[in-house]
Amino acid sequence: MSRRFRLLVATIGFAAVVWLLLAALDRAVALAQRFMGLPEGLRWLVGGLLVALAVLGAGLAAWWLRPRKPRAPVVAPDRASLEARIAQLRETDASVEELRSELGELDRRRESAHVYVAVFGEISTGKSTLIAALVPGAAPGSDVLGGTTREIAHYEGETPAGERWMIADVPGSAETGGESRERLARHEALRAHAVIYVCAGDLTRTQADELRWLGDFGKPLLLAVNKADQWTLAERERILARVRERAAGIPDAVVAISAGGEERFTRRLPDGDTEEVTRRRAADVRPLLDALRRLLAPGAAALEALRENAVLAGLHERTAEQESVYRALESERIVHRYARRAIVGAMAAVAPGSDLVIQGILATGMVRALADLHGVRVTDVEIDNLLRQVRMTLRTGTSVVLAVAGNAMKAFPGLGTLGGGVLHAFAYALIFDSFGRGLAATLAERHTLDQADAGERMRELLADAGTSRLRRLAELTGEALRDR
Ligand SMILES: Nc1nc2c(ncn2[C@@H]2O[C@H](COP(=O)(O)OP(=O)(O)OP(=O)(O)O)[C@@H](O)[C@H]2O)c(=O)[nH]1
Ligand SMILES: [Mg+2]
Repeated sequence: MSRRFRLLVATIGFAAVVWLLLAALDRAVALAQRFMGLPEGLRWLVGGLLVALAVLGAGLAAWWLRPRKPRAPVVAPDRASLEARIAQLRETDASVEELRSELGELDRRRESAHVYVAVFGEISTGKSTLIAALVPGAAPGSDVLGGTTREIAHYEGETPAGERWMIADVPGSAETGGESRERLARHEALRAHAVIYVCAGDLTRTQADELRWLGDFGKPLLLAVNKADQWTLAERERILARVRERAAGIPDAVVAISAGGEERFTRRLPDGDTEEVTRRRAADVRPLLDALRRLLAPGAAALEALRENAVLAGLHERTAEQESVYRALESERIVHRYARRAIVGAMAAVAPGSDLVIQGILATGMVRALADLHGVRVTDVEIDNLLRQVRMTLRTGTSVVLAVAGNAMKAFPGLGTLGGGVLHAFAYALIFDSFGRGLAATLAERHTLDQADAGERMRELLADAGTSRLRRLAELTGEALRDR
């Protein structure tokens, strides 16, 4: 664009702005004159309205621009209650041992008084390379192939302020089929006093979610945008601005770095031959070191409370998962035990209707056992109501139950050899199994005795005549009757 043309455009632009300003001024003066010309009462009314509008507008603007509060960190349950819950889980289970050793590790790290930092992020973002740049002498394996780091490794070094620190290299997340390694990495991130989240370029949606998950624990968090050597200065600023916007309010600082690493390429020699060359890229992690110095300044002891909260919150989640696995298994055992008793009870019924009494007592026992297991308090009245509803369902559904039982007799002819009354016994196995499973599912999901929901689930299970289920119940019936 020639200079003269630019001058012309600038002059036209300036003239347009001046003209607009003058027009606006003219309009304002005209409005003010009309306002002054209004009768006194009307003038007060319009004036008042204008003031009210101005106040409302200012209020709205202040609300919109108010500083946003950061999200409150996740609050973990206290340690004693967690310990009690872990103790209630099955002693022998390996994953329960893992929960217990997590508590041991929590104490061990506190006593060591070292600062722990975890380097966390997706595969191939350059975490291991960064550790090599942060800890002189550390040489964790790094490679262009994603999923290079398979286990957690600690490297001992000195913080930028000269204190001892342990820095953890962890497997990268988002590796296809690497869910268990990702879990390991997340656990380690929770165990650290501070976390460096590494990405390499714009923050993807999954990375932003992962960062948010970490941020919710409220401990020192840095976002390092690695591989900055690949961009021009302008690109770097643009990427940093976008990442800062996406991550706003989550990390304590966002920095661009180059962890370095090695690059391999093939060089053609003058004689026409080729050779493989490995070259080290220059590392530049100064902005990260500065941010780390600021973040770790309070020291290990001062950062311990946040670390402990994160570990306990993570443990709470893992314990809850184990509890639901344990409850599901234990529920199955309870239902199995009561179904077996119901089979025997059905065969032992001598007087007409006496089976209803026996089965009523068994059903009450099963409801109590399942409710106890799920920590749900139930009253006698609630149990009575529930059993009344079950009996109503059975009164209208007897034909369904008997039809399913009849089919089972045909499908598993061995049952017929066990003598008269087997049809009846099998029907009770089916009823107890359906009732118990339906109830257990309601208790597990809703944490209360929801009669309608339990009834609905029971009806569905009664009509579910899947072969594997019938085979299992037929085997149970056969077993119970032979052992009688
Ligand atoms: N250009 C450039 N490449 C880098 C940089 N840092 C790391 N790399 C390269 O990125 C690739 C992955 O590096 P790693 O350190 O193995 O990445 P990682 O995050 O530990 O990967 P996983 O262990 O698979 O999770 C390697 O080829 C490194 O050389 C950097 O600052 N710039
Ligand atoms: Mg690695």
